Amino acid sequence: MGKKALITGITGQDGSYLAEHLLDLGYEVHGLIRRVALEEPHRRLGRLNHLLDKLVLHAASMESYPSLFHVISRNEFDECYHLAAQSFVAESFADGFSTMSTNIDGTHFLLAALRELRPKCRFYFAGSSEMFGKVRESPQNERTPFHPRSPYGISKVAGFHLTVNYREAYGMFCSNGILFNHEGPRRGFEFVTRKITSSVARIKYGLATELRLGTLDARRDWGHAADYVRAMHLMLQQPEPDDYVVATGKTHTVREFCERAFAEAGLDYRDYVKVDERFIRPAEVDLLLGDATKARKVLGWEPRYTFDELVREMVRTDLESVRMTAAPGEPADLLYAKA
Ligand code: NDP
Ligand code: GDR
Repeated sequence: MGKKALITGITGQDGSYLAEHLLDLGYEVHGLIRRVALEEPHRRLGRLNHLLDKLVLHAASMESYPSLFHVISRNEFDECYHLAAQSFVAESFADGFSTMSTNIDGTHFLLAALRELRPKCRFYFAGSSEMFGKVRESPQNERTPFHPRSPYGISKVAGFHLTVNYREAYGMFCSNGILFNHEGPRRGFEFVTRKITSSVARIKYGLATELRLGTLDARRDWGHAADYVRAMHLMLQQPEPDDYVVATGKTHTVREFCERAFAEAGLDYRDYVKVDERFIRPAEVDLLLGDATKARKVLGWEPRYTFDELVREMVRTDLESVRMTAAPGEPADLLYAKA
């Protein structure tokens, strides 16, 4: 019998890649989805369409302890991957309260329900390099102090400590991944990489004439989501629970991402990219660069994608999708721009 895993946030970028990976490994994969997703399954479950007949989905919400309790009480999960979160940093400035509530209380509800019902279930928390924020050293590793710069970052620091506390207080197998930015063709359109690659495609096909961004100088350690979900799984296969940085060890500016992405379509980013103050955040994380030595040594994890391969795959997928549909996704991210 294969193991039984529960993924919260299964409809998101990472959830879809992780579900694929666990299915490939022979797992029975269950996912939590918000009930509203069932209203428009083709759109809201879009990243899972190719897997739907292999998954067991349960309607629940991270805001509702009873809904989590209900699902966990009826299924003997071996592993739980907690990915559900309000994950967009800019939105967390717009509404810090709901970000905190979903991300902190949701994590606490889930841990409390597991402790009550399935204390042997192994637990993964989706921690983030945003916890390092205004970085105290470079590169950042598991011992680097946290200094979050947004309500989102603060919520992830709280989730990180809740996870450590359940490990220490109740002897549960609870591990934190401290994952640096990871992207791919399934990335949400409001995140900068996908905003850039989808705009490149629209510009290339004459559907847009410019791309408005905030700071071009911020540096990120960008990897591919398909690589990073392998690390999540490996963390739960270790003899002891622990915390791991997952990163490529290379950093690039937003400007460099633009340069590569436009060049992939034969364009010069300087002809199209405009800086728009409205996308500048109240507090920025200027530099992220991860040191994943521990993950490499203990987990035997290595990223397979290079930065250039990541950008190429994203641009080519978006070019193809615009070419095929002529109805490309457009970031509705002015919502998050400062008034
Ligand atoms: P996405 O934004 O793509 O996915 C977020 C998921 O959380 C979606 O499935 C969403 O469901 C679900 N969700 C949000 N709010 C709730 C709620 N109240 N109740 C139930 N489900 C909810 O994120 P990613 O896949 O990129 O990231 C996965 C996790 O990893 C997140 O916790 C993120 O913070 C963290 N992380 C991501 C990194 C990255 O670079 N991608 C790096 C480090 C950490 P719905 O579809 O219904 O909205
Ligand atoms: P980030 O990702 O905040 O690092 O969080 P995002 O892609 O949103 O921003 C990366 C950097 O690009 C700058 N930037 C812009 N960002 C967006 N979204 N839109 C713009 O127009 C724009 N212009 C410049 C940002 O200021 C920032 O410096 C992601 C999320 O997936 C989190 O959930 C995760 O925890 C971290 O990565 C690690």
